[in-house]
Amino acid sequence: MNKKTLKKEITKLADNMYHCTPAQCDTKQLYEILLTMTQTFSQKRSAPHTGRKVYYFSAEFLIGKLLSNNLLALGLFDTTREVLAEMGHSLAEVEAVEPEPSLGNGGLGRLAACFLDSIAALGLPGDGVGLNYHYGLFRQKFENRKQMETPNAWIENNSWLIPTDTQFTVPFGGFDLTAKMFDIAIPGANTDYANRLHLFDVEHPGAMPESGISFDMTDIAHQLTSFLYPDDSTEEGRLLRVYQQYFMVSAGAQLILKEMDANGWPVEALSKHVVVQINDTHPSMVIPELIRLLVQRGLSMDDAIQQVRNTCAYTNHTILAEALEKWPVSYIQKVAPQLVPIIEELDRRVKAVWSDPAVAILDQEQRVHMAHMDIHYSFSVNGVAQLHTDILKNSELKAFNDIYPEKFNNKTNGVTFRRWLEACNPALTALIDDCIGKTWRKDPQKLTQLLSFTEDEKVLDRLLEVKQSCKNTLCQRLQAEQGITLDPNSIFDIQIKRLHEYKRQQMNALFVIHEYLQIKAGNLPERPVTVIFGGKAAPAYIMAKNIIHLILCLQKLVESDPQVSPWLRVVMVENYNVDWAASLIPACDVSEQISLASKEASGTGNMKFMANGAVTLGTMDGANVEIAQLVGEENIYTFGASSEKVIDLYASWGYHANEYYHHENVKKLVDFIVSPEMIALGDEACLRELWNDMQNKDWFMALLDVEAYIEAKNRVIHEYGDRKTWAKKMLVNIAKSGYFSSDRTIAQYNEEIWHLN
Ligand code: 26V
Repeated sequence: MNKKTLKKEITKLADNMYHCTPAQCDTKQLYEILLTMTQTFSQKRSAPHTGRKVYYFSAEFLIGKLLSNNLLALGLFDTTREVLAEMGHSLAEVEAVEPEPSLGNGGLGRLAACFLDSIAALGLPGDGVGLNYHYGLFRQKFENRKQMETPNAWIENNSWLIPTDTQFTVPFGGFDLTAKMFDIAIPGANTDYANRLHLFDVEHPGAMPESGISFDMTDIAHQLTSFLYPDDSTEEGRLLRVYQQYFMVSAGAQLILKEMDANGWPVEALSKHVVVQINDTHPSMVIPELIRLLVQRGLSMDDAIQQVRNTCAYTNHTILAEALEKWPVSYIQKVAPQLVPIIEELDRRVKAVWSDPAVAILDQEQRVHMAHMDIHYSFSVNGVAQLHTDILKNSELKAFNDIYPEKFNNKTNGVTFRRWLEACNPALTALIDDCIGKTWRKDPQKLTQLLSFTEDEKVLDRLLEVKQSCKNTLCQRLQAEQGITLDPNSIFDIQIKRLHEYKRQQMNALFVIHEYLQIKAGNLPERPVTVIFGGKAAPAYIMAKNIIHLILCLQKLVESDPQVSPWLRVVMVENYNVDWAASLIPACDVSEQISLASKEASGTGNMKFMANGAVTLGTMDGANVEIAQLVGEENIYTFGASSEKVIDLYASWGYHANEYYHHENVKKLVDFIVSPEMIALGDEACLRELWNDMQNKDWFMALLDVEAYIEAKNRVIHEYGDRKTWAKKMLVNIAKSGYFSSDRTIAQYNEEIWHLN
């Protein structure tokens, strides 16, 4: 669509909706106009047709704001920006009023969103199936340097949700609930198609909690879709999660059969027409539910199991034991009693062939191992980065790999470059276009053509200018929205991800303490550094909340000290979300990817940073390993114990934090956590708890790697000073990032698992 037609369209909508001209509209009105326009165009599009379709089942879809994304997919992004500018507005200011749904936690949910974007862009038939959480995960607030949680009420009268007439009855133990289906259109970039994200909801959702995020967890009929991941520290909370999971998969399974019927396909041919991708174990009950529905439709148990096994594929996203779901049979008996005999039958069939308790579905404590059910009754099991898949095959799931070697496969994660480069970094996009043309947008692997510019001074200078302008923009936003003033000429070192001990934000905090003590001792660093954090902690995860408290205390300590603050700053961005990610990632110099090797299945932030010209400082974990292989050792900073070493240490109980704590250089950093300076700023009990844990337990071995980390980070700070060499590193990272496009990942899912066309 050209500028003139677009202008006409916007003017017509402004008149219809608000009886005014676009110039007279406020930003909220303009947002609603663009939303309406985008929705209309998306809804005119049809779904790709074929005889086979993927349903991506996931408890999380961290879709973020959709306006820019959808404009891009519809090919209207650049024109809209220009037209708005001519009307005296900017797309950024319009997008600022769009509420961001928080329908996910972190990587797993954002991956699901990138995948939907890529499935549509590749013109493949594939819909998402999830839940319509009214208050999302939660909104994070800082009070007294601690995280507080409030509901994130994102659904407005005019939203991206499209109500549908489709609804299903979900039979729970003792009562039924109606699942109403809402859709979000997913237009495919460079196609004429649109797929859908189906979000199921209860008929009568509960009111928003008056304060905080607590609510009556026994009021299933109203509260089922209130929050993602209700607090599972109580039995009620855990049961609510099972209610949510069954509600999602039962409605999703019924939708699949309804669509089979509508196409005139017999359910006996389910696996010919349908593939169900199970995103981690939250949707695993789709397996017994589909079997139940097929048996209800007249299939024998054997045939139903055979069909479902050939339909379902499972993705594993973590090896953390506490994240591998095991639900007591008694919970399933209460929530969905009709599934229990089916699960027992599935377990009996396994036990009849394999006596090894390590591969049983039901254990001796009568718990259902969801991942085990997935592996036995799916045709594909995949990890999300090469190292992760190798660890699954050779250690975590070795017993299963011995039985089903043909099922295991790797699909290294990817991210959509439309959102994570084109939309979030127009300046870098323009520079790339100037160098190599625009074809990389359809095939990001063409970014390797940038390698011919590594000696081009003009390009390198422009690259540094683009980075500087993104840093300036971030500074303006932090100033405007969070009242934080930063030095845009300092090094921006960024760690943004969920708070978890294995991701080791605490190790980064120890670096901050190290720098602080050096500066206080008169040893000034080579140049100023700003260490930026962002991330939410699960409300019941005390240690993660203590780490946030530590970071916020350090932020205050450093900013109030005039001797230190010109050299070192710490910032924890409040309510880190997809929108903040889109501002932070383009502005990053150093991408912190410092998980304990073997624990981060892949990471996807690492890929986004790389595509935006940040240099990775990381351990050899997850997809960092593949990044290192691609860019070569001179373009990444790696440090720390290898995954083999870490796996050995766990197996032999060979790690004793206390030994490392007593290293002279380590002890003073850890002890600073409970220094008088810190206690004056913080909650002594929280800081002491963290201090204690770090020296006596440190389950994720921060002290094992902290000295190597500080050494590596100081090398980064030093080498950053050679601007030309640094700019080359940036360019190589961008050039090699194309492999991590989710279009590549989805093409592989299609070729090797889904076979959609
Ligand atoms: C879930 C939970 C839930 C209960 C409390 C503790 C806990 C800890 C970790 C998890 C992780 C769930 C799975 C997950 O989000 N995995 C992430 O998936 C990303 C996409 O594949 C991947 O890039 C990340 O490395 C991986 O952590």
